[in-house]
Amino acid sequence: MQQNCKNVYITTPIYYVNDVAHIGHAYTTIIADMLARYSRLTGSKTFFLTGTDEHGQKIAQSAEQRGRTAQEYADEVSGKFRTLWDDFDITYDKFIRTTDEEHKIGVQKAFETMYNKGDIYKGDYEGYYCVSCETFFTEKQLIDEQFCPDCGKPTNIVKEESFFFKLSKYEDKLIEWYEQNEDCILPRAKKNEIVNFVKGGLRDLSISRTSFDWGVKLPESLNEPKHVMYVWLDALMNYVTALGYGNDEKNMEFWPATSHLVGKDILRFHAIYWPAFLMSLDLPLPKHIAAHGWWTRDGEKMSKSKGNVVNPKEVADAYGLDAFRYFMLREVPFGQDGDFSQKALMDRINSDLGNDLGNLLNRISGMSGKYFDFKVTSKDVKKYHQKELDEVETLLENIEDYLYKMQINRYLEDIWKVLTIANKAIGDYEPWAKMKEGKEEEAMALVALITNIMARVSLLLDSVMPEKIAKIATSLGVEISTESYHKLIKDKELLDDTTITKVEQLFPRIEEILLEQAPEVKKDKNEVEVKKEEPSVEQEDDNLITIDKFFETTLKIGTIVEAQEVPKSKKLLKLQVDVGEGKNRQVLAGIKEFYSAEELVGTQACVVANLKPAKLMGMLSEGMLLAARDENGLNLIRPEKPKVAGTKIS
Ligand code: ME8
Repeated sequence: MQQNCKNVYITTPIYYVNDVAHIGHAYTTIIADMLARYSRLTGSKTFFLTGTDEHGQKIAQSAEQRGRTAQEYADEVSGKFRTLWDDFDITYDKFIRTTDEEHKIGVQKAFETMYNKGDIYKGDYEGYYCVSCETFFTEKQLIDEQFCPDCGKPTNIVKEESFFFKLSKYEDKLIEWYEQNEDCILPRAKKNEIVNFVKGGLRDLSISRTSFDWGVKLPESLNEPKHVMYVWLDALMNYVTALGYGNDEKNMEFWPATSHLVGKDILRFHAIYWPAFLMSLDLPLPKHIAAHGWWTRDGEKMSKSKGNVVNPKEVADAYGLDAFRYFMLREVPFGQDGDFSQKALMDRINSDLGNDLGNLLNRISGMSGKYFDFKVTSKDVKKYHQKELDEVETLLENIEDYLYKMQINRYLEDIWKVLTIANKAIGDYEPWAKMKEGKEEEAMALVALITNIMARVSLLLDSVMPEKIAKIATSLGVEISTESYHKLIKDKELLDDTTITKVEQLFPRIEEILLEQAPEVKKDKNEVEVKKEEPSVEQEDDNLITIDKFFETTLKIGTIVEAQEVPKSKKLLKLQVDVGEGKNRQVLAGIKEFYSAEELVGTQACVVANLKPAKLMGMLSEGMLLAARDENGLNLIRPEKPKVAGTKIS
């Protein structure tokens, strides 16, 4: 991203079609989508590119192994990527395929231009090639004289006629570019690695192959039909051919790119080869090349052979797309490696999204509904809450800078600090107490403060969680638009009078008990137990409910007739409880740390008897025991003297 830029151009890598999309692909694409959405909201003209990388020896081999033509195979896998991004509502402006005719024409034009400039010459290549990384290596670079230093797979010896690009010629110019553009490569630590690599000396780069034919042919003017282009030259050029380079050039107004988002493993190609090609073509250089870290799963590298590759669709289906997007963007500092675990994802959902964000909306709707018939006016916010407004302004003042520097996690951290201000203000000012004291104006000012904070947060989070934020905005009566962005974020104005509407709970709590399951993403979705609604603000703030509401819960005395430990569970005991129905109920209770199975048999407890049955660890639970927990531990709530099983508690 770049500050105050008229045109913004954001790209993801184009993904190889030899594999299905995994969490690493989803990560880059979600970051790019977030930045593109944000940029559009600010009013910048934005172009967002993604696509697939379809040529090269690796794809040719994968197709052959499956008995397919390379084109058929590429069509199928490229289609899958596109469908996934469409399912994920990724707002790309173009999905490029390197097998597109216009792309091939553009790459040939680039080759011809570099050749005519004297930057390409013909020679013989002799060295090692890693098909998996589509990269050339010298013998010195190999591990144990044979293995690829990047992926560890065996390399092949390549000895063939090849065209070379004079990469060495651009060494000094590259260093000058790095030195003059502080943020051209992000994060800075990665930039230093690149600068040191280039300072160590660059060799000319082999940019054509003759031993297979699945690639873009060299321009006809060269009359070299045996050669196809090196897949990385072909692939990198996608960033300009997608804008029409070599064809109609109709979108070249977006060049140079604002941000090329890439994984750290492919930074070298983007930060060395790509700018050198662009220099040779006399095209301007990208503003930022931003390299993110590597995702592992439960602390381990993901690999097909281990069967632990995280499928982003499964995660999004199980936990919700917006929650997944939030998790990916928040969990790890950009540039660092991150670990995917269900526990971390569930913590984010329950804590950040459920408690801090979702609950705040419930509180607004509860308070405004109970006290003001859902009508909110900002007229006295400044009178009573200038302090909170100032605190919010200070946090939001420079928040966009984080996006320009790709520190999306810090951007989100500061938004959450703003939510903390709102949640704290409710506790500090106790609007329910103000109402009791007849200080309606003050209570309204507080409700309006929270509504205004939520409106600002919604504008800033729209790019992160578009679906949920649309619901929040509707509930607040706020439009997510460039106009609102300027009014509320840039000009710091307060909301006009608005009417709140109730929405369903946005981030239902995911049960903690799930964490004890095998850490498999793929699981029976019924096991994701969703807790009942959080208490509404009316209950929370003054603890009053009607008697009817209380009697919606059926409480009975139950006698525990059997108790067993649940294997592999730290918390669960499996109980058979007699609640006077002739047949025992199975109840899974999270009390194993406090009671042994033996001591429970024959004792009584209070049972919530009309809970919807739920599955925990694949087992049915048909009720819940009442318990109280403090710093001394947990105790079941029991009748003072034994009662007949099934006796109603009232
Ligand atoms: O490299 N965590 O394509 P690709 C995070 N076609 N990111 C990961 C990851 C992980 N575990 N595994 C892979 C290519 N990635 C080329 C790009 S662009 C002109 C050509 C990232 O499908 C990886 O770092 O192998 C890269 O950014 C992206 O997935 C695409 O990888």
